[in-house]
Amino acid sequence: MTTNDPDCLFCKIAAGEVPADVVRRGDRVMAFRDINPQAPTHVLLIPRDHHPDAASAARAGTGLLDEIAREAHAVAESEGIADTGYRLVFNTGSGAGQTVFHLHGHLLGGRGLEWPPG
Ligand code: IU
Repeated sequence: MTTNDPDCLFCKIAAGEVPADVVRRGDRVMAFRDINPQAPTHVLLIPRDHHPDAASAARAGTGLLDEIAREAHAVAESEGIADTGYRLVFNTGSGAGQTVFHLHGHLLGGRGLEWPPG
């Protein structure tokens, strides 16, 4: 099964072909700082394998969403925001603001986060 899309930026980041400010690296999931941070902590969690979005990874039964949630919590702990609270967001579809079609969770924290989100 193909797990990499040669035209996908996040596949290239996962492969180390495009630089990123990596904060955590696992076998299947890695975390790096968003280039346009929306909060003091804004880290993206991506699988190394290519899945366009959270729904398709869930449908494929990959277990990646669990793993991303675990890794996000580990990053939140190392960033010192696990106790105060953080948000883990999967924009899914362009209408929800998804611009990169490689599954990624946004870990946001370090400031008050309003609800409902914009
Ligand atoms: P979105 O949910 O698909 O909108 O999130 C994509 C994120 O990827 C967005 O927050 C961008 O700032 C971020 N990003 C990045 O960190 N590095 C890049 O080279 C590019 C986008 I292009």
